[in-house]
Amino acid sequence: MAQDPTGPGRGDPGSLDPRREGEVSTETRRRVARPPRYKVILYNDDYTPMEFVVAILETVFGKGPSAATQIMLQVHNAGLGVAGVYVLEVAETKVSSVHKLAEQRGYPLRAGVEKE
Ligand code: TYC
Repeated sequence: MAQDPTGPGRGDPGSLDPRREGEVSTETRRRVARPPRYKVILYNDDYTPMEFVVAILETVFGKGPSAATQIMLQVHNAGLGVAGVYVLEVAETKVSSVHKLAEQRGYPLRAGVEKE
């Protein structure tokens, strides 16, 4: 069986032209620029039960029980903590979900968004 003398990945002649080095990656970066990310911050308070915060971290932020407990304790001990990092629209929706669920139960739990 004859080997392909050009080898794999060399079908595009432009990719071998040293004068065009960088053009492909530059164009790719322009097309798929990473949108800015936003942290969802949870704030401590004296009234929201720890179990409720853990449940919020599991259901709204998709954390497992261990990570959810760690983040809750970080907030409890340090005053605030990062529940997750998302594009802005998703981060804002999660903040709204936190406030709605907390208000339904009469808890003062607060969350906010901060640019990464
Ligand atoms: N400090 C609360 C308590 O002792 C627990 C708590 C943790 C509240 C995290 C809010 O974001 C929070 N019950």
